Amino acid sequence: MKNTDSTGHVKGQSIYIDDIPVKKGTLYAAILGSPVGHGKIQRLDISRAEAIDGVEKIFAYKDIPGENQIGGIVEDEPLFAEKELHFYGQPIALVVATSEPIARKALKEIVLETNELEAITDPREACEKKEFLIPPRTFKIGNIKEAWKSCEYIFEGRVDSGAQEHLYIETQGSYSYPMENGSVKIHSSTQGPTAVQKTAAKVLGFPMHKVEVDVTRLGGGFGGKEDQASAYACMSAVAAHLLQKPVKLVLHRLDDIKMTGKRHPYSSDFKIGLSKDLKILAYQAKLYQNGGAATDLSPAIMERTLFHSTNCYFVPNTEVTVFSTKTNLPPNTAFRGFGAPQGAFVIEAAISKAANELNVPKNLIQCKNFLKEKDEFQYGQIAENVNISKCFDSLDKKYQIEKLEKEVLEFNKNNSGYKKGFSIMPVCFGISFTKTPMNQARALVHIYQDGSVGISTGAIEMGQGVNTKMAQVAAKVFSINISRIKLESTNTTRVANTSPTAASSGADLNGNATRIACEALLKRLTQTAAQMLNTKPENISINDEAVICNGKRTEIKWEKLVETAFLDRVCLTENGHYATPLIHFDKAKEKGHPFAYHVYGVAATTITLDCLRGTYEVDKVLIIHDFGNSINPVIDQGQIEGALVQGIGWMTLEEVVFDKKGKLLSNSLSTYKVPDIYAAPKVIECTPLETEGPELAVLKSKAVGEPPFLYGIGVFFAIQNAIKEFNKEYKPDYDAPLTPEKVLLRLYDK
Ligand code: MTE
Ligand code: LUZ
Ligand code: MOS
Repeated sequence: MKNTDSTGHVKGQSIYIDDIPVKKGTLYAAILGSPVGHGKIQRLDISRAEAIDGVEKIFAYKDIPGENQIGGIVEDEPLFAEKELHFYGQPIALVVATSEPIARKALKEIVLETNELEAITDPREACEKKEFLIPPRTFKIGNIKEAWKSCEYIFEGRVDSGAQEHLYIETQGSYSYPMENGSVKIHSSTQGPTAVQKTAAKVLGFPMHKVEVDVTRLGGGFGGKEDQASAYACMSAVAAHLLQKPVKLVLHRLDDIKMTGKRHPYSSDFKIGLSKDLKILAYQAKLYQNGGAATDLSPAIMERTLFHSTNCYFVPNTEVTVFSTKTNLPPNTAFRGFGAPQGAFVIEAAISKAANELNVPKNLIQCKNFLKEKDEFQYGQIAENVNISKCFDSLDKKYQIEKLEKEVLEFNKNNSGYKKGFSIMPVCFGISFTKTPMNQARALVHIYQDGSVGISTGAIEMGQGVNTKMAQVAAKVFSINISRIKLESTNTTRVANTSPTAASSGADLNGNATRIACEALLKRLTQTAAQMLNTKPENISINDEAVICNGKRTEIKWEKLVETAFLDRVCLTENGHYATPLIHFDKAKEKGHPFAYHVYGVAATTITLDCLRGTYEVDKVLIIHDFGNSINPVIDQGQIEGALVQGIGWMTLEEVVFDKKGKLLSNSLSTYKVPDIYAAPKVIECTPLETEGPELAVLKSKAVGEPPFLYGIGVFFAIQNAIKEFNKEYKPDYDAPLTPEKVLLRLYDK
């Protein structure tokens, strides 16, 4: 079944923030951002700008009726800067005018004088200066000190990975208007409507019930709207409330790129120890996370880095520490994978280094150390239904890894100007929000008297197809045609206290809530049918829109059943609540059982490198992926392809560059390169691993949104292997993204 949104998207009929028909008297807003990466406001004079014809008002921190504070985990982020400026682009004031061009014109008339202070952009420098957002955390297992003694081989190295711009097609934006009795309604392009509601209530000085947030869909989020949509929602909400007029704020692409946080860059040091037979006995790493100017989601991202620091390997002695550093960059935030790719890249680099130094194939070390059933993760969870070796073996069976390697070898023997490279990238990704209380969701299901169904959940549709999956769950429980089911917008008055749609858990959490609501309704309908047929409910089921009694199809159709139930005054509305069972985590001990289950998979990547130019093409990425029992193979395949290519972008092309003062240099699409159709692999083949799927996944269909992002890491090592083929002197280093420029330098480095 295809995504129910496809037709609307293709025809341009899908509604985003900027497509909502505006109300009469709507005003338009634009943001004044900091012109320095670090400094102080000396003078802010808005008088000339405010005098411009069409400018309604200019707001700054003093105008905020409630608290000037939007920090979610730590209260360290003002909505508008007060005196100090901590990053280039940091919002200072909001111009509200009768048109957007007027608002933008007025921005230029604001007099802003600042004095500039020294900025920090590098996490290692921040660490030396003790600039931390939160204290460091360490996950460990075994005894690392003792373990080194029994290692035959020990290797050390440094690994760097860069930031990444989300580049959702729809930029950050909101449209707010006053409602009766002093309330406000906000349409926001957010993954977290409750976060928007809560933050806006705080900024407005309201109880939460006076803020209604409504989201139809997003033109992409990728984590960039998990937390950071709140600021742009609060701005229009404050203006709308104070002016008692509708206010729209949709960021221009260049402002969005400049002002919003990105994937966290990490700089890391590792030490890895192996036995003679290539078992990893010890792994120690220190990771410096570049958090930016405010805490945002950095603590949660740090945590997911720690959870994924050994990827799919069992290492009996591990000690990994992450330092979350404060720098003068826009606050970095959630991005697909949420710190896991950064952590996994470090251990993959460590294994690569060991393989290079020992001159053995990397996948030999990888295979020897795959997690096995009942192995303990460094965070205490016991691994169950471990599928990593199964994925590897079925990849080998389907494609014969030796044959793939031979093709590369043959090619390299016969070509001097072009070289091919090959790599294996295995993945293990934990599913659940690492903060246990966030793993809950609700769904409100109405069966209307004509038999059609309306569903509201806490899930946000952002292109990943969650609405289609919700409809499938309901259709399956009721056994009715999917055309009867409609997904409503996500609205805080219908479904409250939601977690953001994130952690790949949107379908699991909201799908299970939907299932629970539908099952309760089905039970009531079954009772009605039993009455109609003068039998017991246990003899009744519904199949393909008809009532089945004792295994026989009756004349009673779904519509008739619903109508009868309604006339019988049966409640046809249900609110389902789901909370993931079994999970827990003790932060004092750094041990527990944080994940409902893990997703596994393996990718085999072949690339061709042009050794004259340093450019490369990804020939093929062959994947065996553990979907469980996928409820929607078309959507899930799309998620694999999208995540893979996004991962390849992060590892190869997408280079976010700031100058020493914290000013973004790669600030537009002419200087920041995202993967296009040429950068995408020529061939992507993804075969599902044959498994049953875990009980805790929705209808045993595993979460799919983030895990395949990590397959992109394989391209880094495939390129590196090709460079080695050309330049025997090249000592592999681990500095991503491996752009064509960097490749070229390494091809000719002596
Ligand atoms: N797919 C599309 N098309 N657009 C997106 O913004 N976000 C990704 C992933 N796939 C995203 C996407 C991220 S970061 C997450 S966490 C999941 O979708 C969230 O949705 P889910 O929990 O329903 O999988
Ligand atoms: N957000 C969050 C996430 O708050 N907690 C998580 O564990 C998480 N994981 C992935 C993406 N977003
Ligand atoms: Mo995804 S980074 O959890 O929004």
